[in-house]
Amino acid sequence: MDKNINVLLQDETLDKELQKIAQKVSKSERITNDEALYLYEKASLGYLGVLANYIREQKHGDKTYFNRNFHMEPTNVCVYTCTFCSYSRLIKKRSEGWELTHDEMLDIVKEYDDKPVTEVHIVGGVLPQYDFDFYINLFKAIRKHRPELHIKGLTPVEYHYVFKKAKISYEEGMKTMVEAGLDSMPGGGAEIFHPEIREKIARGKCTGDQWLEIHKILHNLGKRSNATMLYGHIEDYTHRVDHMDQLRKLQDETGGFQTFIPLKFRNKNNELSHLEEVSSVEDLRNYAIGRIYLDNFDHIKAYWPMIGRATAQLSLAFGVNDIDGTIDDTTKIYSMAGSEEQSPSLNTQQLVELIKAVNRHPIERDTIYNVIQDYMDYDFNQDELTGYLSLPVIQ
Ligand code: V47
Ligand code: SF4
Repeated sequence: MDKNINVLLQDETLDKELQKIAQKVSKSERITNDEALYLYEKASLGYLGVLANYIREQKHGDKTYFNRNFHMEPTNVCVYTCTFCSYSRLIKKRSEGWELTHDEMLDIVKEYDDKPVTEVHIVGGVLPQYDFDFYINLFKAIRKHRPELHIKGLTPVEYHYVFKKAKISYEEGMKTMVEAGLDSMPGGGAEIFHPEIREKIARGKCTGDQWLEIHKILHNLGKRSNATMLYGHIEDYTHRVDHMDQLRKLQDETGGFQTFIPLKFRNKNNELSHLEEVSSVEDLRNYAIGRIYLDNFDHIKAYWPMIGRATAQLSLAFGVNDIDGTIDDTTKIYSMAGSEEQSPSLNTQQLVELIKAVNRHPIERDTIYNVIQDYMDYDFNQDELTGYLSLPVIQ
């Protein structure tokens, strides 16, 4: 057994409740909601790090995953008015926003034709012209153009809106999206499920139950998805535990979630700018508690464009085993909200070095965690990547 957890287990000065939780973790037993709340309220960063790192290493050793992807954001104009959102130019400021057409979006995909990316992540604002047919045609066109590019597309926020407008059920809608080319769903739009908070920060968009229902339907169609939690604004610890409880329950039912991604609230240029951001210590505590509580999730992801490279590196000792992708400066959601990374882009070598610098083992994965390349002993001077450059491009 890991010597750090052994030291904790033998520490007689440790609070009894924390001792009990450490015992449970050492035996791979699930912790309760009350215990998770206790961790949020009472546990030190050092204690949480030992437990979360123990679980991380049991599950993955030193392996740390990343992927090569780009983001496409059809629009930053939105019919909704989420108070934490710095990105949306809303309907009344429409002239400051962008609204891409089908052809413009396909042109973005074509810009990556000779690049070794394996995934396109599509997410953005909600507008009436981006309807059911728009997305179906977009997915089909991407699939036709580059059949092997994984489409990780949209969230229950968009799906709920377009299905309602098209007057079709979630089941029929998701089935049609999958037939058109949707491979998986990103974790966005989850925010905080609890209605007391959701009503205040994300009024009008899909409810927590609807978010979970759409993920469940996708899982039942044999596809995978991610889950996020937006923390560090007006929620309290009970809301975070409630959020993770609902994710853990659905995961027990379907097993369809791959990754949990805590998203730290950033406070620039939005209606919640008066709130102070939580500290990096709180970020690390939150990753660790996510890792300890969500025993049925394989992966915990730190999204480096959001928290910055240094905290992402630290998070690898607090339960995190994935740091997302190269993203190539293709998302504006976080830079507009004041994240450390104003032009987030890392090439593969930089991502690999970031991971190796904290003694972890870099592995490139595809979206569903198939290993593409082990970079532990990789020589970047050799003639590389030819395998990727030949990804089939049809048009
Ligand atoms: O749902 C918006 C968040 C999310 C702010 O699945 C903000 O691999 C902090 O979900 N401060 C969308 N967060 C992005 C997302 C995501 C990102 C990377 C990877 C994956 C994945 C999913 O961004 C929104 C919202 O929770 N967000 N504004 C803000 N001011
Ligand atoms: Fe629209 Fe998403 Fe921003 Fe909410 S978070 S206003 S749904 S773009």
